[in-house]
Amino acid sequence: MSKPIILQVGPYPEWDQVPLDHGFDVMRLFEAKDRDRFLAEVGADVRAIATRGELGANLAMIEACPNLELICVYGVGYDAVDLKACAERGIRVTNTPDVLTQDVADLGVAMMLCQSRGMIGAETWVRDGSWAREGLYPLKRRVFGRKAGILGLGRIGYAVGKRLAGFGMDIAYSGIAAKDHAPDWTFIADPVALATHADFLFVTLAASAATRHIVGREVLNALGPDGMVINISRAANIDEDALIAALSSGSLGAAALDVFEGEPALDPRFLELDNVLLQPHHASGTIETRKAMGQLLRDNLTAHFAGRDLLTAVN
Ligand code: 8YV
Repeated sequence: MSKPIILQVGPYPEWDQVPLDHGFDVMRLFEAKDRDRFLAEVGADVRAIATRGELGANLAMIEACPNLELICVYGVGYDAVDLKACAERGIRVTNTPDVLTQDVADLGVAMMLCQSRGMIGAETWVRDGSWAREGLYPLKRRVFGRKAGILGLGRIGYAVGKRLAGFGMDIAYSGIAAKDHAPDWTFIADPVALATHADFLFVTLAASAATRHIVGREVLNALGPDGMVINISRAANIDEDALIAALSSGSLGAAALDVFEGEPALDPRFLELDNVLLQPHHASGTIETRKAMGQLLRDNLTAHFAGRDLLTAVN
């Protein structure tokens, strides 16, 4: 029996590629020299798209595949998938929630600690001989016992909060409504009020048109010269122009970012700033989690083509 034809938007690690190639007839879009031409050639045969969180599946891709049944995202965020087009065509979408929650939360908290204690600069201080030459490393700000705000208390935001509780932090969060499972944390609905309360603002919101630039000038000003914003969600949740302006003027103390508009290319002004920690969108990037994400993506594909219920459907 012939294998279902799927379109693969971006590369996966070999441990995912091998079983994917075994179970399906895989068309690699990312290897095509001329993507439009490739899509025009193979599109009609494609029954599923396997993509990644940040790559998604846009309207042109979906339109090029008239027999598309399913889009599987290797990632929890599906903001880069054209859900409207999927709804109109009855195309199902899956993602990989839960399996990545703990690692994403770990990286967010690690970024806060690293940036607050100036660990990157401290490493340079040792390596370039400044320690021996100049003595003590400049003092940094503590984390323990300070105030955290979590913008979006979903699965990842909650996992961040659990970790921060271990640092004796005063935790507040915002979202659509107060959550019963966070009774010790303060619900502050308004993002500006949350930022006013917080020393460290974690952005853990699922991105959508409604959350675009939710962290803008007002929120950043409210966070203030001693404040830090940590983004482990999507770049679009922050107004990057406002962020760069606030970091440059010092009206915001610091930022720690795992995501960028137009990544992997990023606004070159970020590279000029010494109060921002830059990470290459790798919050879910552990061997354990990526293996689990790949498995879940394939399990959804397999379930679909076997006529079973999808494991983690988003629509
Ligand atoms: C990426 C992500 O999918 O979970 C998400 O939404 O953006 C990430 O996990 C990952 O970098 C693989 O491309």
